Amino acid sequence: MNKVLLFNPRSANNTFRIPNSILNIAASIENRYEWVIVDGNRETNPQQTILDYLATGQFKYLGFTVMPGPQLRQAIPIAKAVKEQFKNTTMIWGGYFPSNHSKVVLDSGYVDFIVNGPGDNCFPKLLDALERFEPYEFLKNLIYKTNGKIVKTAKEDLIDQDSLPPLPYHQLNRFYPMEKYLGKTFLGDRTFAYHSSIGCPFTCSFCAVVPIYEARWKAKSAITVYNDVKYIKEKWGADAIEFHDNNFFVSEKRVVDFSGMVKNDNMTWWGMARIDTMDKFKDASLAAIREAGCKIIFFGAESGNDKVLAQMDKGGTQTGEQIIRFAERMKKFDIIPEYSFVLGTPAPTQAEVQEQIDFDINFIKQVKHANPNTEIVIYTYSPVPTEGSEMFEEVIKSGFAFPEKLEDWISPAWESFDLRKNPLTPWLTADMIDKIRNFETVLNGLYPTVTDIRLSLLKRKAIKLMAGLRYKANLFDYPYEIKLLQKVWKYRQPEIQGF
Ligand code: B12
Ligand code: SF4
Repeated sequence: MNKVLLFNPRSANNTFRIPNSILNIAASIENRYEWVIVDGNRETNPQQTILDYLATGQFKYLGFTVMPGPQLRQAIPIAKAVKEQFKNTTMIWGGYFPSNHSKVVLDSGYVDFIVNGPGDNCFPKLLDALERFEPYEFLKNLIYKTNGKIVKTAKEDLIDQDSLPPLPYHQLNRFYPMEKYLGKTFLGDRTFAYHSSIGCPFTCSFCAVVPIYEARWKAKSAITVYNDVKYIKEKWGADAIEFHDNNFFVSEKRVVDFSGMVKNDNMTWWGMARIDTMDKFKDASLAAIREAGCKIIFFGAESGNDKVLAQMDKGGTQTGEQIIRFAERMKKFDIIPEYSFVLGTPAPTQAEVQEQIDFDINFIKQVKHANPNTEIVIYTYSPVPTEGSEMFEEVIKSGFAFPEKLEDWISPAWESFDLRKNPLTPWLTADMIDKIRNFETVLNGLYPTVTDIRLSLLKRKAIKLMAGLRYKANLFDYPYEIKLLQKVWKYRQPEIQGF
């Protein structure tokens, strides 16, 4: 009776991705503990499935992976129901939400342990310790409560990624046919999600990766990535890859080596990068990346204002001038730059906050002018606990506080906070939020994302026509007619549904 149940709460409405987070955890205990997986994306009633498994009396441990936002909607009530009905089970949460918000999670009373960051070593070691009644206090990457106090153990060095066990796709396939994980996207008919590195070497002050990875990054080698891609192509029929790494393009050499290997495999791919890093890449490298099938790259542009970039810890190397120049440079290589902006960052006065929003709206228009193919994604700044950063200090000073009860995170207001749509931050007025969202509506109307493959040419033309007039005249208020069409035609925003 020591089986392990692994749960990936629902994270998307369609285009389900391979649940890589929980699959890595499954790999860490493969051949050591018997495990089952429950994927909330593929279940109509995951709570019942989980309770049915537990009712067999064979399961002792539950591992939940939790990102902020919609995953909490299943994670919280299901964890609660499990603890009420099966008190003797051990509930372990991992992923970005519990790692960054450990207090609220442990205070809930229904989570016993949090794995803080990578679980590849910590999870099997924790199970071994619990099974053998041995101390777990010395294990790295663990957060737990003892005598009402929260204890965080030391962080482990990042593991050599080439030494990780292969992901047990064939086992996942026993529970949920792999077929449905290979979705049709802008990239291809059978798109596969893959993760080739962990962490990130940078310290942007708004980013949830920073408190967990503390500017560390470790990647699989080009040959390992290539072998995996080849296997995925041959065994599971993938024709496109989404690289889900926080920062796939950290090393020019690794990416160019990989490109050289994959170029004859007819794979299309996408990944995330920094503008200042890739701007240093040689022309020959960018050409090789495109030739190897990379069609679109996601960049955190964040803002066109150098002062704000500095406050975000993006400054020094990334500038507004560079953002525009690089968008133009990408034209030459036929790679679509997908720029994400974070609007609504804190400033000492409301006038300055407003000024900054107006500045970036104008800046985004300049980017579009320089390269109309640039895809724009607009987030509203939602604080993450990046303690010690100048920006987070400003956030705390403003009186902002995260919910103190875990259940409050699934209130509609905090859910949209997680989606970075309505941040509940004291310095943003309702008018400012409306301005950002209305501009986004008009912009998406004039330039519908290429990643929404269901939007026909005719529909695109109709929305573009309406939005074009507003865009030119800077009339962003009350764009109800565009919203209506987007609603009727179910316009898909990549920042919410995935790319
Ligand atoms: C794939 C992905 C998604 C997918 C869904 C993933 C799924 N689980 O089904 C989609 C595209 C739907 C998605 C959506 C969102 N996402 Co998302 N997503 C990612 C992404 C790119 C990769 C996650 C992944 O597969 N990692 C691979 C594994 C190997 O790494 P890992 O998750 O860190 O897992 C390790 C450890 O964390 C730990 N661990 C994780 N889970 C568990 C569980 C247990 C039991 C244990 C022991 C350990 C453990 O061990 C693992 C192995 O070492 C990450 C960024 C990233 N690169 O990690 C963002 C990320 C997690 N998403 C994020 C966010 C905010 C969202 C959204 C909520 C909002 C948004 N606007 O993007 C939306 C939600 C929308 C919705 N409708 O649900 C943020 C979280 C930020 C934060 N504040 O904490 C991230 C970090 C991106 C970012 N840099 O901002 N996402
Ligand atoms: S470069 Fe991207 S992933 Fe890295 S710290 Fe900055 S925002 Fe986060």
